[in-house]
Order: sequence, then C-alpha cells, then structure tokens
Amino acid sequence: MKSSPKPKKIKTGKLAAYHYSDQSVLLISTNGVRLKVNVMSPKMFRVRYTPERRYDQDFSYAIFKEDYDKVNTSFADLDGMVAISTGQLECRIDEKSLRCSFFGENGNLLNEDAKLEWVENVAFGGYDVKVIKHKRRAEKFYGLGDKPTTPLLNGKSFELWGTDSYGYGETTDPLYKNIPFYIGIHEGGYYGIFFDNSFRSRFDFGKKKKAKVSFGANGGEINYYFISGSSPIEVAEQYAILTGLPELPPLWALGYHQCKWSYFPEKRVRKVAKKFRKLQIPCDSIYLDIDYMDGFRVFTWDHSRFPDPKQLLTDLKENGFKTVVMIDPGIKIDEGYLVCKEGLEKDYFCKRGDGPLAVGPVWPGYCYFPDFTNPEVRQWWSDFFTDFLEPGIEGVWTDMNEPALFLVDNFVQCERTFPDDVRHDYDGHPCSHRKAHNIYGMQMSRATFDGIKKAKSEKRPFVITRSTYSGGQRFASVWTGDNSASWKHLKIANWQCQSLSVSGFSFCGSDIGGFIHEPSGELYIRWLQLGIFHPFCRTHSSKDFGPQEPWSFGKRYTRLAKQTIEIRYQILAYMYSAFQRYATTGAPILTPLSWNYPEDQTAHTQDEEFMVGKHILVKSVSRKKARTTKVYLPEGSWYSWWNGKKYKGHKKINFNTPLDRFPFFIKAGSVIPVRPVMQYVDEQPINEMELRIYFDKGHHTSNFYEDIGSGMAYKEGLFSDKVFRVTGTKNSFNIKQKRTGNYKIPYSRYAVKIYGLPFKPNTIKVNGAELDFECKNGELVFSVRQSFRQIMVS
Ligand code: MIG
Repeated sequence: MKSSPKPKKIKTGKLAAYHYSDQSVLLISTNGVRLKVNVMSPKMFRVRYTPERRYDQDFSYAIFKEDYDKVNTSFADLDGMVAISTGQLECRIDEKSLRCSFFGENGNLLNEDAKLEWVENVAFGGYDVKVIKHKRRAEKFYGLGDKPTTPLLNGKSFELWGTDSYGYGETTDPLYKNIPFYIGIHEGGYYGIFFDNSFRSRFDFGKKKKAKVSFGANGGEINYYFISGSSPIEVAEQYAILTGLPELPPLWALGYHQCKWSYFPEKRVRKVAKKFRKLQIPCDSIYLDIDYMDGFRVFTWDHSRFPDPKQLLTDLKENGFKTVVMIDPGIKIDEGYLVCKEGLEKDYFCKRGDGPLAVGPVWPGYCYFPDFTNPEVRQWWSDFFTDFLEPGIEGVWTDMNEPALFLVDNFVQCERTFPDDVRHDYDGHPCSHRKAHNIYGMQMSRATFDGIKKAKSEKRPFVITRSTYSGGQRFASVWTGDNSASWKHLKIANWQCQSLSVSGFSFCGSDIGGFIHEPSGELYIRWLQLGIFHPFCRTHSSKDFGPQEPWSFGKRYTRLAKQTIEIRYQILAYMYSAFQRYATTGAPILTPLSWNYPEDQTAHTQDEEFMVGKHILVKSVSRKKARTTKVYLPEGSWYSWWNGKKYKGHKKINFNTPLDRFPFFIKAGSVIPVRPVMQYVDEQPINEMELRIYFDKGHHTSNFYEDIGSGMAYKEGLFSDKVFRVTGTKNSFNIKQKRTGNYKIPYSRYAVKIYGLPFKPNTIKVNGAELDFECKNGELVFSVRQSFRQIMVS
C-alpha cells in the first residue's frame, strides 16, 4: 500500500524574480512564494506573503486609513539582498530566503525574521501560517489588548479567539477581545506589528524559545503592518490612525457609571438613582442589564417591570442620569417576535455550512444570530434604533458578542460559540466562522454605533462592547468582562487597561469591585481609586452576589467612595483633554510607566504604575491593609496630588497610603485644570475653573481642551484648545496661554494655585499688570481672567 503524504509544509525559497514599482516591491521565490512589501507611510510598511501564486482578495475590517500620502521611496538591488527604504524605515529582503529585516533611520536594526512557515490545513484548505522573529537583546513586548497579565508580555504566549471567559484569572487565555497588535521596545528602537488576520491566532514572546518571537494563525495570509516610531507612543499613534480613531464621546460618558445585573423593576432603578443624589455621590449614568427586556428579546421592554420606560428615562434624565441598556446578538426563536420574523423573512441570520440556520441557546432559550458581517444586515439592525432609543436611551451595551453560547447537553464539540462551519458574508467575501469569529463582536458594535448615529445624528453615540477586533475602537468603548472581587483581580484590571490602551482601546475600564463574589469595603475603595483613572469608570457586579453600590459597605466606606468619585469629577477636564488628544492623534490615554521612560529599565518592572495622559502618574494600592506603598518615580520631579509636596524622581519612595490616599502624582512643569465637583457633568454651569500649576525649571507645555461636552458642533470649530507654555528659572516663573477654537467658555476666571516655586515671589504680573496674591503654606494663590495671555511671577 502506498503511504499517504504528510501535510504539505512550505518555506520560503530563493529569490527568482522581483518587480519594483510605485512604492512597492513584489518578490517571487523559486518555489513560488510571493512577498509584497508596500510602503504605506515613511514609518509604516505592509508585508504580505502567499505561498501560492495568488493572494486572497484584499479586504480588512480593521484598516481605516488607506489614503496615505505618496512617499519618496528608494529601491536597491544589493549584494545578496534587495532593499526598499523611505529614509526613515528600510526593509531588507534576503535573496536566499525572502526573509525581511527592518532598520530605523540610523541604520539601527529594529526587527528581523528568523523563519516563515506554511503548513497545509488538510481539514479546511489553506495553511496554518507562522512568522518567527529573532528577539533582540533585552527586548520588551507590550500590547495584544485585554490579556489578564502584566503589560510586559515577555516569556508568555497567547491566543486570540474571542471567548466568554466568566471567572477568568491571570492565566486564562484566550479572552473576549481579539487585538493582534504588539509593540517591541529595545535599545535599537521601537516598533509595532499589526498582524491583520482574523483567524484564530497565536503569539509567542519567547516562551517556546527564549530568543524567538512568533505569530501565526489557523488560516489566511501572512499579512502584517510594520510600524516604527521615535517613541512607543508614536508607534501606538500610527497604529491607531491606521485602524481608525474614535470620535469624542459625550462628556457624561467620562463620568461615573453605576451598573448591576440587574436593576429592575423600575422602582429599584429610581431608588438607586435617588440615593446617589441624597448622598451627594456624583453619578452620570445608570444601566439596565438583560432583565429589562421582555423574555430577553432584544429591542423590547418587559412592561410588567417597566410599565412606562419613557417616563422613567425622562425622570432619570431630569435628575442627570443617562440610561444605558444592554443588547445581545441572540434573537429568540419566536415567530411572533418582530426581529425574529423579519430576520427570517429577509434571510439575515447565520447559517450552517449545509444550509440550516445556525441556532444556539443563550438567555432567551434557542436563538438565531444576525450575520453582522453582511452590510445589509447591519443596515437592518441599525434601523431598529430609531424606535428603540425613543424613550430616552442614551447608550447601548453590546454583550455576549464573541459570540457566546450556552452548552447544549455539554455537547463537547461546541466551544460555547458557533461551530466552525457557520457561514458569513464577510462584506462580500463569503467565509466560514473560522475567519469571521474574531470580528463578529466588532461588527455588532459597528451596526449598533451606526444605528445610534442614524437615530440621533446630532448626538455623540455611546456604545460599550465586550468583544471586538482591531479597529473596533471607532465604534465602542470596552470593559474587561466577568472578573472577580479579589486583590489579584484589582491588579489584573490595572494590567488589562494598560494593555488595552496601548493597543488602540483607550476607552476601557473594568467592573469596579469585581463582577463575581463580593469585595470587602477596603477592596472596593482601592478598586475605585484605580477605576477613576480609567476612561470608562463603572461599578458593576453579578446578580449572584450582594449589592455593590458606593454605599454598600457601611458609613466609613461610603464617605471614602464619595471622596474618590469626587476626584474623578475634579480631573474630568483633564481626562477629557487626554481623550481629545487620543481622538485626534491616537496617543493612548493610559500608558505603562515604561512607555514614557522606555530606556529606564526599572520603569519596565513597575507593572502597577501607569500614566494618565502626559502629566499624571498613578500607582494602584493592591495589597490588603497596605498603609504604606513603595512607588518608583522616574526621572524629573513629581508633586503629590494630595498636598503639593515635591519629590525628586529616579528613585523609589515610600508613600503613606491610609485608605483615603494612594500614590497620585503630577509631573513637574504641568498645568492641570481642576473642575468643580458636580453630581453629574452638566449639573451646573462652571463658574470658575481651578488651574493647578506645578513649577519646574525649563520649558513645558500642557493642553486643555474643552467644548460643550455633547453634540457635534465641536467639529465646526466650537471648541477651545488651550496650550500652556511654562518656563521656570531659579527666580522667575512664566506662564503663557494660547487658545484656538470658537467655543464660548462659560466661566470667566481661573482660580490659580502654583506649587513648588523655588523662590519667594515679589510680584505677579498678568498681561503686564500687577496683581494681588496670597501665599498659603508654600502655594501661591490668586485669581485671573481665564483669557489671560501671560502670567509672570518673579
Ligand atoms: O451570561 O447580562 O459580562 O456584564 O451582567 C452573562 C448579564 C451575561 C455577561 C456580562 C455581564 C452581564 C451579564 N452577561
């Protein structure tokens, strides 16, 4: 008998021919492998291999920006290699192997292939694809989205295959989100790799082999973007621009949110809302989890629990609460239910490979699932929002969109998601679930975002999603799913949000206090003290456990919770400015400390310290009864938020952390706007903005962005963007303010506080005229018109 052959394995061969034209080079090897290197921008190349004679149709849900300017590109056929270069980034391709290496503008080696590999996929056709890279000396890796481990990914391996991970832990993998982007940091420079492949994929950062890094997938192409940058942040910015920037959210979405599975009936919702106002704990938003629906039918209300949604939502709104409600992708099989009926008539539900509709049990029982990868289906879905939002729904929460299924009699073949053979349109590139799984949640949040836009074009949509793919930041904010109330999980939440943020998803947060189990009062407060720095700041917990509101832990903790949430409202203007920067440049709002000091090796080991925007450093207190906490402050000087005390950096300090304190520092040279505390963002017009200015020698700049906090008028110039430029010397301090935009600022004055002057001030001149001032325990205090041009202190 003839023995059957092994699955075909392909490696790259020798260069046989190449063709260079128009910023791109196509190379063909003697064994038929093709490589296309395409210059996108001076610091970004696209790399695409195929072992066959043909490439797949070129289609991606992630890529947003395609119209990059023409780039001056040079090409050279050198000894043993060909090179394509923009002057700032160069790709050299080895003629013996078609392997790539990338060099920065000083000829520094950034990244180098070790091997490329295709293994025939006998079951489904196509190949399992893999790229193996050499790890550079002391190279550090970051990224990959919501991984529940330290932001530094070295020595670990991961999978991307969106999974409902109830009760996950530090070693659980994969999780909910699918973000195939990572960043490498080493002495030779900084780069990012975006592996734009939606099949189940794997990344290894030196786990399997210490000196190697690899990424690959169970199908599709080796198709990645190589991005270099003069800083890790610049790499992340270019990635965010490539995959698309989000719009500004409504300001209230940066306020505090209160959630529970589940607030019902109506009476309970009203009671929770009332209590916030009674205790004067700021809150902008309240959530309705699945139980508001009629038998878990999406786009319906259970009228026994909520007899008059419109009245309820109107009353809540009058009291400053914006209502966010959950929707799920599973459509209850019930022909009397409009969504089911229409979906069937129009043939919009996913089907199995052989033709039957794909079904699976979720909350409503057996369900069908819209094929959100079909543009017509997204259109249909989005049309539901006009009626659905009508009672006054302000935000939409898309859950279970990995997609998640319950088990049928523990049928083992089912992974609690669709089987592989389910078919998808994939925007006119029909495929199986193997390819569409990782983008399903993203497309659901997209259709939802589009629906809100359509229904309320004058508003800024707010969507929050559990599953998504690269580029999904254009449509939705994210939370980290079903975590637990433990000290370990407080750390995990911190790590996940740092990683999400550097992976394009700055608008992220965790279930504060933990979803599963009950936190102690102390854990809840420590978690809040972290959560107020996450762009998405929400307490949420499961129905299986006790109440989790800021007042659920006794008087002492209620006071602490109030005080903590009030800080969020004080730094809201700062957070909003950081968000605006993210939405215009792609700069992550949260960054691991090391990202700001990539050459500082100590910074890379401080995984619980992070920066919020450019000026705030925070360390979360994640140890029970920790009354003092060690903090590493990097180079420069740092001021304590609490008392303005100045610390010299480049060393570890011990910081006292009684329950009402945690390490929260402002970088010397910063100007921080501090908003008056309100019970919700637009409770009252702002009368006066506080400006805290922290002395440092030399020049520094800070940005302060404002607008009305809702609507789209900011796009027509109704915003105010102020740049503060401060200059400090040993006997003078000069603050200049420049503003652009036409937004009419509601307040006329700043209450200024200057910290850390190294000299005793004699005079203050504002726009040249002398001004009275006070010196209160070392702080300089005075009031100026918000439109000042220059303050001179000497
Ligand atoms: O199977 O809607 O992650 O936030 O409260 C659980 C109920 C479904 C999972 C979400 C969680 C939400 C819960 N949902």
